[in-house]
Amino acid sequence: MTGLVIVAIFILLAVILVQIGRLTEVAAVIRGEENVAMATNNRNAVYMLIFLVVFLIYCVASAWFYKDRMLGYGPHTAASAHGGQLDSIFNTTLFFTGIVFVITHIALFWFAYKYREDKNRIAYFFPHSTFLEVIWTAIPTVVMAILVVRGLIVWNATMADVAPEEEHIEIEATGSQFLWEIRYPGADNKLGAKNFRLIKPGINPLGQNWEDTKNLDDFLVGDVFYLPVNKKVRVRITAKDVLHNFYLPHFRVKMDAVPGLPTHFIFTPTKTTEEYRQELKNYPEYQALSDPEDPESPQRWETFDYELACAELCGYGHYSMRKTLKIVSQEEYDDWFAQQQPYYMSNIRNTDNDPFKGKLLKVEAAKRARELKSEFKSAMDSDKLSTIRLKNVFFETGSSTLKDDSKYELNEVAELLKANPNVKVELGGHTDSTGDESANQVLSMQRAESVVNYLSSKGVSQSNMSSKGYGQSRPVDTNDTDEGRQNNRRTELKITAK
Ligand SMILES: [Cu+2]
Repeated sequence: MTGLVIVAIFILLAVILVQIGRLTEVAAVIRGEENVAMATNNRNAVYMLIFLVVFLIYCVASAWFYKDRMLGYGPHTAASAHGGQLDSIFNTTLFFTGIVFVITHIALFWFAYKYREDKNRIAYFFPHSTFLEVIWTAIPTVVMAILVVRGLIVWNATMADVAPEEEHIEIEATGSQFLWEIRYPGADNKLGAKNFRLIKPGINPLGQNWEDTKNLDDFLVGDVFYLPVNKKVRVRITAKDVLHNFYLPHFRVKMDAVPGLPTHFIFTPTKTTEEYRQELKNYPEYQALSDPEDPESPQRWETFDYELACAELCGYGHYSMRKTLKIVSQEEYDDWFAQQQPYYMSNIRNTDNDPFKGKLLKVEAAKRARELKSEFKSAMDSDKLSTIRLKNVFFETGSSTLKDDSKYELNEVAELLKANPNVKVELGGHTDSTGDESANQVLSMQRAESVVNYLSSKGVSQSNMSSKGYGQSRPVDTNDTDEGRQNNRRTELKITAK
């Protein structure tokens, strides 16, 4: 507001001066004086000088007044490893162009004053000066060389790709009208392959190829995503439709997202969100209320967050391409990372789009093996004799032939039983209520036997195992739904002695 008033005052002053000048002219004409034009020229020349002084004072004063808004100063320090160098390049450029700005303006207005019309002046013929030519060629050459060479050095350092064995996190940002989709590589730390032909809105938004098992643990983030402090991050940047631009202003990260032309940016965050907040706390503009209407609201520094934006005007929803980036400690990052659900597991697994539908995945088998271990341990620790349900023992339909996928869980069971030779178990077979009851009874018996045979082939003593067929007599779920029937068809491991 104060700024506006000051500008308004200057404009009004200028208008008044011009009006006074016009009145004097008109008065002169009325009085019939000669040399009116000359007087006007002289006055304009003086105005030029006055403008020069006022304008330069204004420029220098405002630069000083707003110095905290410069990159790298006040609340605008960079939060990444390369950011400081980039800021320093901007400021070096500003320094040199600032000098040129002042010199050219002084020359411009001073010449306008000095060489105003004068009837007695004779034009001065000045054909050439080698000295001047050298000066105004050499100085820009040197200055430009400094700026360009330094710029190149910083550019090359900032853009240098990570070495293959170098420890880093690679994530992927895909821009589209109008959102950023951020993909993390999951536990294997590797992003799976993509093909744009596989993109199906709502089903496979990024065109991930599910046959590439590296995709199975990749996850997409919501409005907030996390990265650990002081860890190198490589962002693959791409776009689905038009040009976008991946922009993390506080980290001085800015790179075009071009459909069909992958780009990347590497940066190392150096300040956590909390550390940056603590820095902002010292500046009055961040001590203001975050909601001026509400005196109870927190101060602005308390609600500060790093922001991801799109810096390419990509359409009417351009402004909405925002996400919040939290920079946290490695421990907090690991916690957040562990809570993320792979896109494949939540949206694709066992649907018609899943090339591994009905098959057991290695990750699932490994997870089940861990579960089984702890179930077995708590069964051993308990005073009572407990029953463990074997979740991944599958048979061919209507037969007692074990499917290949059953071996993961049964191998684990075999290991546990071999490690505890005093434990005696009963393998119980159960079916759903589809089909003939007595046939189910026989089938469940045969299935239990085939499990015992498999375990014995893995080295579990036959004398520690018995088998029993329960048929459809002990359902654990309804037989009216597919899911219920699936739960009822099961193999149970009952501990009978330990
Ligand atoms: Cu955009």
